[in-house]
Amino acid sequence: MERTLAIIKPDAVANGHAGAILDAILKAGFAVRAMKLTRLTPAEAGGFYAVHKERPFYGELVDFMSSGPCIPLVLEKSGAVTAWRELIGATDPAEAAEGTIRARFAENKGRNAAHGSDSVENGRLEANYFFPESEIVAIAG
Ligand code: 3AN
Repeated sequence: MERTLAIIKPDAVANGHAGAILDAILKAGFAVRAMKLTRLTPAEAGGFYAVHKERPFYGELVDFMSSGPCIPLVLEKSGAVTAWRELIGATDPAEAAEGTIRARFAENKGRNAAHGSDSVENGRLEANYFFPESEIVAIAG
């Protein structure tokens, strides 16, 4: 089954939106295979976003992602990567379609409520950045 990594980001946790986002995840038919509340160290946040190291917003992104608790989740369903990116909406909430998580809950392009892996390969790699296979729970069979 296809896997993606979601993160309910520190802004959404701090603003009390984690429950509503989890509700949207479940209503959309994703299986939650792993989930935890964690506060990333700057090194963990920097490692996760290493691909953006040369971007001008990298420092801001690392500071934000380590500024408070966040909730990484491993989600599965058929076509999970695309389905989750559609549900969260465009990076900039001003451009996100109505009803998407970023349209509903994001503050701006940086503090944008949720993360979603951008490819099937990254979905597996990012899931394992936060959860060893032993913590990804088998829910059927
Ligand atoms: P997405 O998360 O929609 O795939 P990316 O991969 O372009 O977007 O960017 C990764 C993360 O970097 C975004 N989720 C957002 O938090 C942050 N980011 C992107 N662009 C900006 C920006 N112009 N200013 C601040 N943060 C940004």
